[in-house]
Amino acid sequence: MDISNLPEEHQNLLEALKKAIIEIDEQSAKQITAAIAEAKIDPNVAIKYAIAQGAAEIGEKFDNGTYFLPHLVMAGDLMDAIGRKLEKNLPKDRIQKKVVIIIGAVQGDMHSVGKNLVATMLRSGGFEVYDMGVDVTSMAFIDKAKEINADMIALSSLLTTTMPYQKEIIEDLKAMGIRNKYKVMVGGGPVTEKFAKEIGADGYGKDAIEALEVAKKLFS
Ligand code: B12
Repeated sequence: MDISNLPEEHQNLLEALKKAIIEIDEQSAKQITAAIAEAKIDPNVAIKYAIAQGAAEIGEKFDNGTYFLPHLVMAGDLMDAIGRKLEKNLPKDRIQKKVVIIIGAVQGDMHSVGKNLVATMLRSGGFEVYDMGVDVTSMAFIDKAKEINADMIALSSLLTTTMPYQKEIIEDLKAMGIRNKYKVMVGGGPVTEKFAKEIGADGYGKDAIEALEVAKKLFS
């Protein structure tokens, strides 16, 4: 994400938010987020620049032993809180017909921040989103999809070890003869377009912005 074309004052705010997130400095992060809203900086830019890039650096710090699990937990909560504040200012870009999407992190996966951002972005696009939370089994997704007559199931995996559960859900839908009833969109850190194709998903998004674009295309 390149922000060099933005006014310097906006660049400084975005830089400061990223730094506060990386340092898990809740007070500063919240103050800067308020200033970002005040300055009317595009929330998508703030999410992509400060949260997504901040998370990548937090992951590196975890990898190189500077940060430990409690840091990840605190960073996760902070990114969630900041994401929610930024999302309030997303433009409402409504689609016409009612489309219901179920979203969740697959079985064994406790990562919620990215999934929450995707859910909010989809809501901002006018989709009706039912968030099942984290660590959701294949059957729980399918039962809920039937119960609320969903149009799409959106699956998030942040761990390589939980990616196979995305495939499992598609296989279970096939085995039950209901694969055609639901679109399936997949995403999350280690998930790629190639993997999505291999497991037979209908859509893949590398981030929350792409998730909305793909969902719109699937239902246009
Ligand atoms: C915060 C965090 C945690 C927190 C999560 C808190 C929370 N409330 O979510 C906690 C502490 C719980 C955690 C735990 C673990 N974590 Co962790 N975690 C992270 C961290 C630092 C940030 C994740 C994040 O929030 N990113 C920010 C969001 C905005 O990005 P995102 O999640 O990728 O989502 C975007 C896209 O992927 C996409 N997307 C996401 N979902 C979906 C879904 C759809 C349908 C679509 C279209 C798109 C999409 O759009 C999102 C928004 O743009 C990452 C490092 C990283 N760089 O990502 C490690 C990371 C994901 N964790 C990792 C690991 C190893 C673990 C643990 C196993 C650690 C341990 N030893 O116990 C546990 C596993 C717990 C479990 N069973 O799930 C590894 C995974 C390695 C791998 N590839 O398998 C990472 C990459 C860190 C690392 N470098 O090692 N973690």
